[in-house]
Amino acid sequence: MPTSTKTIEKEVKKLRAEIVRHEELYYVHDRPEISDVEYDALVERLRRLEEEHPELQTPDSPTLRVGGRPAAGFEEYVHRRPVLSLDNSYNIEDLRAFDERCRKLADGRAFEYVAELKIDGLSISLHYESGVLVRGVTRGDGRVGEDVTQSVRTIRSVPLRLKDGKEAGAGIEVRGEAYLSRKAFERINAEREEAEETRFANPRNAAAGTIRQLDPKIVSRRRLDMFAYDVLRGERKPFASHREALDWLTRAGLQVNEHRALCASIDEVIAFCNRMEAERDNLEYEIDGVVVKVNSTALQDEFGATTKAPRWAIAYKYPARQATTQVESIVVQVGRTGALTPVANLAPVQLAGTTVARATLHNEDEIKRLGVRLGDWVNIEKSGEIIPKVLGVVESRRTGAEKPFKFPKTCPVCGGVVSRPEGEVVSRCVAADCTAQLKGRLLHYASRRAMRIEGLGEALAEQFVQKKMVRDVADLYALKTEDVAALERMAEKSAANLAAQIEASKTRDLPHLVYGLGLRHVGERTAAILARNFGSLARLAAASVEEIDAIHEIGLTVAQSVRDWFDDEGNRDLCERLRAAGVRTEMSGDVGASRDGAFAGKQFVLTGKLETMTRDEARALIESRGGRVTSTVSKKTDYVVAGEDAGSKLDKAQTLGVNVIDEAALKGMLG
Ligand code: 1X8
Repeated sequence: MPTSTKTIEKEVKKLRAEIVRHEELYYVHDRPEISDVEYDALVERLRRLEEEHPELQTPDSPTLRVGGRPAAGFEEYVHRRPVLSLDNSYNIEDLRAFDERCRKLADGRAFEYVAELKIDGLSISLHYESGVLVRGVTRGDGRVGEDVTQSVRTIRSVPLRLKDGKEAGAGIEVRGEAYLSRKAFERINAEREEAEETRFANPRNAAAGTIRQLDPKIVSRRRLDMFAYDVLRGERKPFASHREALDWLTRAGLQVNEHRALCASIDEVIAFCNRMEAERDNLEYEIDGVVVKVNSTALQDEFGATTKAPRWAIAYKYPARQATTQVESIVVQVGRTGALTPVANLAPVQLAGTTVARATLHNEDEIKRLGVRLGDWVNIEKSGEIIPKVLGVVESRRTGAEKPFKFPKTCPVCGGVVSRPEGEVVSRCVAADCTAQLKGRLLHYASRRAMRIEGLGEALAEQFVQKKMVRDVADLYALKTEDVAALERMAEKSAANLAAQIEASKTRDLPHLVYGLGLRHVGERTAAILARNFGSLARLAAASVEEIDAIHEIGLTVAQSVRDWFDDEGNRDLCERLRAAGVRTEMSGDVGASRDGAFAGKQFVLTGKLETMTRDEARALIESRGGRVTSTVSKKTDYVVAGEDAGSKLDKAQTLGVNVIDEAALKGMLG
């Protein structure tokens, strides 16, 4: 027996490491090695083993993760007219060659080009019937895409009904690019970091990952956007020119990018390309070039397309924003959770209009993967991230003087023990009294989205910690103004200001406090949900894992993490001292308002064909009563509504013992 248990344990560990590796490949490096289906199979296998051997379950198992990779759960849709890709050009000569070809095909007839920005997102098609949005489809391989209607409906720049009734008749298809603004991208990644999930590598990845999210609530929160750039009626273009098509799209209520030019010659196109390249970093979204199209629809039809791309359009790609520089040193920073992050200090270099002197190396494995040594010349690239990344080492420039970097075995700040659980990429300092962690916790507590203590910055936090004036966040409320005034670079006035700020922080509402305490896996949104549901810190502290897990959108990982945090005596004592200092630990306002409605808190899954209503109508009715409709059956599902020909979801409901009701029962409940 022990041998077989050992073997299984080994497999479980191997699976976890594999899954984490594939998540990193997918999210960070944008080069998945396996398909979504294969990935799902790995997770499923692990889930089965954990179910059969509960003693092998760990709180950090990837099976408990909320996000994971987007599930393979979308239906395929065959495009009425294939979505072609574009031929690429990388320099002015290529553009001129394209112009030559077009002029030859036009055979002496005059024509114009339209130049537009090439948005770095993912192409989608919107289908409108009688002016109403009925479907959203990804490009997929150009022939077959995925039906992502639910996600597309959450995009605020996608009208659910077209404005222009005349043209809106039958079968309108709008094509465009779904994207995330830099701001939305940064926010999503900050949230993922809070929740200790892998960051998306760039906005395009994040947009693609978002649109393939099965939960429209998550999609909605992420603020996808869309620029429309083409319209078809049936399989044909309804306007005589591309410019008219763009004008109509605007009138119909779609978002069309403002930067475009009608050009009489390729020189005008080139001028547009150059002008926009200089503007590139000032845009609120990422672009990777310019799309040039022949304006006349008649000429477009005449020029036609190869099997891959139209002959009347081309993408002019901007050069990658890369540079080469030298690694001067590698420092390891310690964050508030104890996570060790290596950062390369670089010889300053100009890159896309800014001076770059640092690049993150993410973690120990990334340093190994890159093989980077101190003194190495490296290629760096500025992509979606504000912080550039190291692409690789220029081995040909090695002199032999480069020194391998040894990842610290102990905390570089406090000397404490560093641990890196098997299968994880992050190493953490686990010392309880690490000053770097304490400083990070203070700064987090004081940050704008938490308790908003203005004036408590890096330098001050450092002094509080070094001088042992503050040992945890509750100590902030016991600081004496004269002690603060005596610190370096502090005047009496600024000390008084800080005191006022600290005092003011006592009245911040509970969500800010819960967030500010910095529990693992509890980001800003989760903190707000917990605060609203429990109404006070004391009630949250007393809640069982089951009670926390029972809340919508809160998973077992978070529930367990919250419970663990409050089980710590030091943390309970901290809460008590905060309360005694006069910090508000009760929710103000309307606790539980979100629980109203007859179906409040109930999760439904619809499957099969309903008789008297469409699934969308059923969904709307359920949601109007405060219920929630999801697409996958889990143990959190309250009811599965089964119509005709219900398939695997019904089987799964039966396996899990979830209530199954029919349409009549649903209508009864709806009243
Ligand atoms: C892709 C894109 C196009 C446009 C903008 N951004 C893109 N990523 C545009 O036409 N303005 S067209 C296109 C395609 O045809 N594959």
